[in-house]
Amino acid sequence: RPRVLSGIQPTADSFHFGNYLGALRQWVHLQEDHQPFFFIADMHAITVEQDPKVLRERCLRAAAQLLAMGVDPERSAIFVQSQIPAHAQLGWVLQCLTGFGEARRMTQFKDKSAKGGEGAASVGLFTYPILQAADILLYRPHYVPVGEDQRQHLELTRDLAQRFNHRYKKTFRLPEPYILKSTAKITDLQDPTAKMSKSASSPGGIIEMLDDPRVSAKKIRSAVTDSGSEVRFDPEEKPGISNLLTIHAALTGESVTALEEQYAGRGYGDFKKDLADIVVDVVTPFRDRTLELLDDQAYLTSVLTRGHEQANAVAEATLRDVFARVGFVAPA
Ligand code: AQP
Repeated sequence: RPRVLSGIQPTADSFHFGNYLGALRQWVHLQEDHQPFFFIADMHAITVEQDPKVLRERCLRAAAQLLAMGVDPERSAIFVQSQIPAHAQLGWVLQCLTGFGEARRMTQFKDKSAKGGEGAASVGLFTYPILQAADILLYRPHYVPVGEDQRQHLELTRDLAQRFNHRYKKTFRLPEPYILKSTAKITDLQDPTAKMSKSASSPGGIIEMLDDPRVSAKKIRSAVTDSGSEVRFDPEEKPGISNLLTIHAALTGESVTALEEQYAGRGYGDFKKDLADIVVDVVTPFRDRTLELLDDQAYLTSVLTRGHEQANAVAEATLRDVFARVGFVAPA
């Protein structure tokens, strides 16, 4: 079975609809016929300052949410990045293969460092795509299910894999991004040209999976829509309603065209009201299940321990090959 690998940062109390529709739902589907490795990216989280107690709690919340979503520990290795030293170790080797200019071209760093100025950003934030390349390449996956915002990092990953293979010996598989076009970029409900984001969205712009469902319903009903009143998919002219159509179609499995027909002549209000009800039906059981799982920390820890054992064995084996090829002396 082809391998898949992906990760998510524990940088908020709750995942949001962008994470869910852009990436996590694909994680669940891919389990059917792939061999998955899914990790909680706590090392990436500390590229910006985190409160240690909160970070620890959010890691467990992330694990609970993945399970509540349907990631199945019987079929997927679910693990915490920092528990596997090989990530940082391969990360270093890959840093030494990356050009400074190449790292500089990463647009996410430019965006994320724009606010405080480059001088205030950590070196970790700058080199994070290279650690991410290591996260991926260690497991030699065929596919990496992510949202559109990660495409550039995946390209860097492939370039580094190719460079290593060429300079030393074929070691890494070149992974393919697995990006579902329809939900690759879920946008902010209040600013529908920007991506929905944990750090950049205003509270009204982001649907958090663990919010009170009534709050999420209200956010959908008060989402910014565009001039006119026609429910029509047109991301250029009507980014607000197009984003809501995308969310509706993804949650119900209906096509955008069928939805446009269904709402012809009915206006935004009716559409948003129906979508709010659909969102409540999706988030309510998810939230209940997550809260239940959070009451059983021993179970969550046991899932992560098993995931760690499975992932560590694979990561260690790859790292041994890498170190040997680079010319590092192995311990006797
Ligand atoms: N708006 C989005 N639409 C589609 N996919 C998205 N993803 C994130 N936002 C959207 C995908 O979710 C996965 C996990 O994201 P992450 O936590 O690793 O990264 P992120 O990009 O840092 O998420 P945020 O919300 O945008 O956080 P901040 O604000 O901290 O940058 C990834 O596969 C990502 O593509």
